[in-house]
Amino acid sequence: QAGAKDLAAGNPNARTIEVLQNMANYYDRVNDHWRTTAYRKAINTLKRQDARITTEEEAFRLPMIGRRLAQKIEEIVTTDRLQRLEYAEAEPTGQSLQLFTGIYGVGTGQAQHWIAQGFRTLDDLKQKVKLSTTQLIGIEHYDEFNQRIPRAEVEALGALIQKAAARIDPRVQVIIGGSYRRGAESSGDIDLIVTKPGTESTGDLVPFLDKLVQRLEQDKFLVARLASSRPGHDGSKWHGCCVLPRTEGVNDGSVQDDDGDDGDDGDNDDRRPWRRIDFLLVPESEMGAALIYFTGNDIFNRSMRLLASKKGMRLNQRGLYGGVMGGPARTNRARAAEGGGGGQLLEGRNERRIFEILGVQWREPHERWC
Ligand code: DCP
Ligand code: MG
Ligand code: MN
Repeated sequence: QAGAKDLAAGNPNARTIEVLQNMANYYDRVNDHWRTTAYRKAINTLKRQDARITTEEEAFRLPMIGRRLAQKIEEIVTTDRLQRLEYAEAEPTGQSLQLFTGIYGVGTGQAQHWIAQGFRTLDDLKQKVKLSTTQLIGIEHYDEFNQRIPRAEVEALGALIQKAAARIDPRVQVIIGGSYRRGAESSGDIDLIVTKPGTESTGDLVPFLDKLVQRLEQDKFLVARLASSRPGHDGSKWHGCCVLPRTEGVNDGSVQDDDGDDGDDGDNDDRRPWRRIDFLLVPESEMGAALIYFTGNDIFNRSMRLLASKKGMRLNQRGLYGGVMGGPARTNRARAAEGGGGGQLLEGRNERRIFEILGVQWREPHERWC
């Protein structure tokens, strides 16, 4: 299955999609959720077209494309550029915002704060800001973390973790989620869902994860810890970095040492790029909801949650709940304020069953790009 990028490549509207994607990325960076979503929906519509869309009128007739977006599509086709995007990219602060939010763990708020203090480059930050260890790692490995990981390497990394996990506890299951599960040709990071039959809470899996992390650190496979949350909060997450050992082959040859000499000379293991890795601990009883959440994509998740709330239900990464107090008109903010909002669990375990209860037709992971 092709990833979003690959789908666009052979598409008659590939160039338009590329420019709109850059615009969507810009709006995402400045936290304009509404425009980001509008652009992403339009992009998805364009990806489904077999013919090249060249005029405002053609574009406007398609689903999810409004008048203003239709005008922009015609502008791209006729001028091969988009003025609004060029303005955005020309702003020095816009560029720094893009740069800073590319650092692991740095959101728009932090980035804007640094910009307001006059910082513009990664060197500015290194020299003038007291950075956390995590931020330092994010800057030190900036280019690597912003590189895509080829599917074959995600597979090799996943297999290695699955082997290590089986040695610690053969009943533990490790599933590669995220964009990989959606069939992407490359991923931004590796997302792993960890579960075990009979588990009822994330706490049941914490001792296992601690052992796994220790073991993989000894093996020099895990090279840094970035963040983790303890059970009882929002599921148990562990974020870190890993490096594929040189002894591990990747079957399409897309991962090579990049030191410019010929081949595996064993000079320095660290030349292989650091990769971002996320673990999510999931009790078996919540596996269906967690699979939906950790498969994404984020827009798909948002639309599933919205649909649930319209039907007086609530969907999160732990389950689908019914009889939610206050009904569909309540805001997420109001619900979050009272710590979850109650409601009784309708389904957590089974992914398909959650679709069924919500009344949505089942979608395979590779059909969940939006
Ligand atoms: N997720 C979400 N909302 C967010 C972030 C994440 O619903 N704001 C869910 C959906 C994602 C999954 O978590 O698919 C994993 O998050 P990633 O950031 O790793 O995103 P992907 O794996 O989808 O893409 P990438 O290839 O960039 O890692
Ligand atoms: Mg991912
Ligand atoms: Mn991730």
